[in-house]
Amino acid sequence: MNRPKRKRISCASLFGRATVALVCAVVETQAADILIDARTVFQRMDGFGASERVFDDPHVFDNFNPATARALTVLSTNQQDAVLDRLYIDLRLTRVRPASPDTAVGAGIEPQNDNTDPNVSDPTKFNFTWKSLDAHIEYIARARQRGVSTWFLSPLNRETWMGTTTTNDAAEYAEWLLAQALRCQALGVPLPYLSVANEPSYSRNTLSGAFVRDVIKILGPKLRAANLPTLLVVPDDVRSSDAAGKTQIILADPVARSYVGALATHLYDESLTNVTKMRLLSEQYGLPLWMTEFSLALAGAVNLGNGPFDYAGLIHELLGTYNVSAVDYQWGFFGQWENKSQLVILNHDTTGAQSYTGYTLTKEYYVTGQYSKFVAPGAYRIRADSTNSTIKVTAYLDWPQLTIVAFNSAASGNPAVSFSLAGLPAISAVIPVRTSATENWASLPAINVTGATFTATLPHQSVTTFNATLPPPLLNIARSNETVTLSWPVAAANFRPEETGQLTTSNTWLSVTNAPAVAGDQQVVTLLRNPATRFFRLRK
Ligand SMILES: [Ca+2]
Repeated sequence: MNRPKRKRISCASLFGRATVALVCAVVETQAADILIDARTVFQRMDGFGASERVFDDPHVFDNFNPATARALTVLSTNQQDAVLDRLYIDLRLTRVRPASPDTAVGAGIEPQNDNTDPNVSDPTKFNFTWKSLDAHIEYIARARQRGVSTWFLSPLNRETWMGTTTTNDAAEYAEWLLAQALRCQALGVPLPYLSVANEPSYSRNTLSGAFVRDVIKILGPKLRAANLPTLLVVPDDVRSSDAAGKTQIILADPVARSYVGALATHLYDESLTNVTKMRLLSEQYGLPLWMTEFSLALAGAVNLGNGPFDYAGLIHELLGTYNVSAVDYQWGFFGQWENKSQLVILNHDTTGAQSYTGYTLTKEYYVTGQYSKFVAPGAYRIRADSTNSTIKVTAYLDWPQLTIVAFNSAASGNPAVSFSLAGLPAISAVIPVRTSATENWASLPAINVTGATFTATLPHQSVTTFNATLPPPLLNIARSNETVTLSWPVAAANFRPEETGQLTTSNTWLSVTNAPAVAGDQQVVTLLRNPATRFFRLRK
């Protein structure tokens, strides 16, 4: 696969009065060969999202109206809807992570303990108004109307009266989380997930791994008794090196582990390579790993630069190296004062009434969209190898949808890059969409695929997403005297075989529940033959 790099010689002559100089520079065009191989399947994707504060939270605009006790800058419902449409329809974010409850000291959702028994809740002592919870529930409902499928609370602060050491403390914390989960259920957005705490290694809300484990063991059965399937997210910590220690303690307990649905970390203040610690735990326990809070503002701290395209490099590393299955930006929207922490900037006059003046879509918004618009929850990442480390490629398959994302991180050069496809049926073309310094989600002409290869020019500092629709995967059926063997591509990871004895009615198909073995690029199930006629099909 190695091909010599092509070099272009740029020369310029400088003529001076007394000297003649010839200056030459060698410019690497940085060609690369990319192999996309669907026979190797990695993590199942859980989507892209962002943390959220409600529109009228004073923190969003860093201003305050004493008359309303909310932000001085106000968006109308139509103006809010326009921002929601950008995030959840155009950008296709599928995840919301509210910053809730936002408890001022002594004024939380359970400002005093409701009673001395954590197994008996007095609802009259809880207060969920506005940004403590109810405004977030309303936000989730509006996002859900636009396609959001995953939302989870990640409490910023416990109540000031709460302890964090005894069994009774854990029971009170579990009661407090349960009250929030029940409120979400009652208002129509039951939680698919719930983070026990935002950043339990941060001084604002320090909790030990053992305490989080004990909370889960009390909370889990109470959620199920309330008919809630909510899975817990742990530890949602500041950084992977802290998160890994807590995760080990929590998951070592099989009862606690049975209620955990995802591992999560943020990326603050240490090298990205530490995410390896969380990846190994994710693999050990078969749980997805999510990156639940970070932004370009701090990307330099993980040894990336600060240009908008470094966020493409970060997403690439998280998905391609650390098998992360969900990426949440710090904020979907925020006021202009929070530089580089938001995908959508809400602008306002900085003088007088500080009126809202509209939104700005950042380059990070478009960079994120090169992934989030095309890689849906349920897609599987497949192998993508590059012979050039500056050309960073990942690929995803949600059969029939094939998506390849290529980031040219080089500072110069516009190389022609060759892509080879393996383990996939023949396709005739890929359709590119590109974001570069001068383009945002630019639709480019289709590129023909010949003999499972195609070539594309990747400008420096650009992200190109190539999309193709595959033909349906084939189910092979082989019969011997004793057995029937079904086989279908490993790459069709989201398909399963079904069987029926008759084709005359449409609703008699049953899943073939035998676990498939893998042989080469095929998944294989062998069934005993029986005398009756049977029909088989593959279904997503
Ligand atoms: Ca209580």
